Amino acid sequence: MSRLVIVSNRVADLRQSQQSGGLAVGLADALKERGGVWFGWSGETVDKPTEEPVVEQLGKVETVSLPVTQRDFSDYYVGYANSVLWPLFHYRLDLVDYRPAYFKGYLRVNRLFAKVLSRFLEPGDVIWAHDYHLIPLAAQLRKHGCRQRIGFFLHIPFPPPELLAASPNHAELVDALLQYDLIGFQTQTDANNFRRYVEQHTDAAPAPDGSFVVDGRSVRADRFPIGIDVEAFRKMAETPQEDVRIDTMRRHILGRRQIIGVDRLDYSKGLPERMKAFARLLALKPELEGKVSFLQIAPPTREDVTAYAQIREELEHLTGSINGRLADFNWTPIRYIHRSVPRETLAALFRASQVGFVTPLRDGMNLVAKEYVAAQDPEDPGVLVLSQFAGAAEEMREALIVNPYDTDEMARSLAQALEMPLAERQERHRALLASISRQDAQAWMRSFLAELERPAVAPLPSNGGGRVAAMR
Ligand code: GDG
Repeated sequence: MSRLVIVSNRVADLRQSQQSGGLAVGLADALKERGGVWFGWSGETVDKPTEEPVVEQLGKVETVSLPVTQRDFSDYYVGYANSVLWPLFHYRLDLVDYRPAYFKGYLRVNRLFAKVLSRFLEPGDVIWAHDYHLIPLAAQLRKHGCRQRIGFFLHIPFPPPELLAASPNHAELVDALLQYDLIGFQTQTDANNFRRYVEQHTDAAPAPDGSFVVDGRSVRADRFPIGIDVEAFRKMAETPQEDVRIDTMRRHILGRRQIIGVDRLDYSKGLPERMKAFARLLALKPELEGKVSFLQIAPPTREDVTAYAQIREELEHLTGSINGRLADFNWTPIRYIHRSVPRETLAALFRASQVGFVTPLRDGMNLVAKEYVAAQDPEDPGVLVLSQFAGAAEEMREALIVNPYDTDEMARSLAQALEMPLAERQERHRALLASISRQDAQAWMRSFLAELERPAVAPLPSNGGGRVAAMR
């Protein structure tokens, strides 16, 4: 079995991978089994650029991490990755803050990563790069003579070509993607968007097996929906800590139900829309006042980006005004926590909540939806209310699927979830659990790696390459 080389923006702490959840655990297991390297940014910034990474050996696995300069951090991470690609790929052209220096910084860091990483590669390695920070990595590695198979997985959505084409660097981005051997997406919608872009804007030739021919190479693009470690999460949820047990008991005595939301505080997660829908529920069903509360956990992220400061203010304002209007001395309608909560506590809170409210405006997959289902007691499960714009909605059809822009529909679905008979809750939960168990973290990883390692078809005629054609 060939060595595996994982590249991601941040290197997971392999000693703590159980803490960080499905993705890190799954990838860390694969690395430990096959041996290999995990390469990425160390999370630190330095004054002077360096090509000397910190290397740590843990059994058969080497973690290799590199600091970047403050300027690189601003241009590559805060700038191009999170102020251009993140909003663009989440269909938010209005939030894109495009500056030429950002793209230069993005290329600079990918060039640096490729140069340093190439020193650690062995001929038979299989390389797997993760997410939007690293789109140009394969092209840069090829410049260092890297002939190994290189795969890429995009954790966030891939926008329709009409939207992508509004970005000044769309051609370079897709050209760079076509340097990978395999490009993985979360959903069929994303894979189709990519396919449409390639067909409309490049001269890469579609092959009969669904791949593209680029410079005589075969480039495959497909859907590989990411999953979670269902068993591990279920176990965590079954043994609540004392504080969660006491909170649950208190609500039980008062006959109070709980709706839960858990998201990084990101504008793509639809948090203000969710708060408004909860307020609408209470207006529609005043008898629920004092009988149901909404717990939203929203830890801070990317606070260096202006759009994140704005969404935080909006949310604090909304929570304050809804609570101010409706709260009673012994009941707070919305409990909003702007801090990170331990994973075990999250799992127990999911199990203790009658509704999982997961309503992003756009999301690659959304693991919270899967974690909520995994945490439920199958005898008395809660109901998942899920946005049609979460990648997870492609698989999780038995959730109550809602349009997050439609406040009334969301409020009605919350009411339906709270009133749903036990037999229907059990039936929906059984189907959802079967689906997330089939497509769990291991299945995701295995299917991607099997496809990446599948031998390429016989040498292909060159069609002049995948360079973006004049029709662009
Ligand atoms: C990207 C894509 C895709 C959240 N708050 C706390 C906490 N979390 C954990 C959740 C979950 C994870 O973070 C969030 O994963 P999501 O999938 O919901 O969203 P993103 O962070 O945006 O992830 C997404 C994912 O990549 C994987 O491909 O699904 O679409 O955007 O595991 O439980 N964990 C702890 N405390 C918190 O307060 N411990």
